[in-house]
Amino acid sequence: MIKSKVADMLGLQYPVFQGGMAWVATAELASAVSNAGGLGIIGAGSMDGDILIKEIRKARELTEKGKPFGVNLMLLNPFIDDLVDIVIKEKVDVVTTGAGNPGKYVDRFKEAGIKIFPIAPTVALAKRLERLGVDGIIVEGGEAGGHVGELTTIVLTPLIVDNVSLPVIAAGGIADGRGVVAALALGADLVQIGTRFVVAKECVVHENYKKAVIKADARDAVVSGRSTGHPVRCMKNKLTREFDKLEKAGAPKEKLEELGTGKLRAAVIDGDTNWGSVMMGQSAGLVRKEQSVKEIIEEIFQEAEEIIRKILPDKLGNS
Ligand code: TUI
Repeated sequence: MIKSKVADMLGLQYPVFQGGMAWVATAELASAVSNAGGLGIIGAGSMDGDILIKEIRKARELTEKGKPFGVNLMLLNPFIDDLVDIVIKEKVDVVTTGAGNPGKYVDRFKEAGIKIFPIAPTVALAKRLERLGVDGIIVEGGEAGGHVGELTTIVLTPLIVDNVSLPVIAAGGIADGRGVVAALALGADLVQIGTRFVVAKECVVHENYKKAVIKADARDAVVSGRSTGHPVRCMKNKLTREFDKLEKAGAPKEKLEELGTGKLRAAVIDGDTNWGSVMMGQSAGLVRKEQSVKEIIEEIFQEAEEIIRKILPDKLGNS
């Protein structure tokens, strides 16, 4: 069993958070991950308050007693203040945040006894959040799917480990036991995995989305929209080509934002893999089949333990 401070703090059997993917990470996926011994996370990125309350209550029903789950708050969500009130009122165990600085909410989460793990794409933000008293930092490298920063997991993780005293959770590019061991070597305490869970049996995304992830090569997961200030990694398709074309032609930000509106929903719910935003990380190239959440987690951590026990000791030879 791999030791982890955060896993012990939260009572997890495996040191893994499931990425809080908007539209994708519903109560079904989150509860399956929590029941399998990881931390399931409801992705509230696309939700308003009423939907989030329903999802939290559904997750509570589906998750075995005593097992924690979390909510990811995407800070660009127009209903963010309502969503913050709701996670506090509903006393969810854990909050993760993305796409911004959650500083102004940290005290309220702490007062409510909610553990908070923000995603920080830079050392500067990680240090600022440490001073505010967050419980750990999720370091998400640019290999990840969705809205991404510039730096890679392999560089950003040790940089943040060296600059904060908090537990660090590595995310971006991790889909198997090799990625887990690499993250531990970089100083991470725990990993967050998104793309591999998209193809889980319990994940409610459209079949076309799952097939697209399984078929994708790592190089199919491209970044669009750098000029908007919110670059997004998703599968190369008609939408990303049109986006690139408009961007090269110098189209105004509003026009680009208009093209992106509603496109994640189109991919996840309608299965439109041509004109939808099929968000996926580079690790899609490592994802080969649909499996249950339990199979995914057990396979990843069995592989990680085997590498630590058998392969790494061999690397030292007989010296
Ligand atoms: O948030 C994510 N991934 C996401 S959010 C999302 S929904 C969306 N769709 C289109 C445009 C924008 C959002 C899809 N995927 N990952 C975590 C993450 N957080 N990546 C980058 C950041 C981030 C960026 C800036 C975190 C903090 C931050 O702070 C800036 C500041 O104010 O210091």
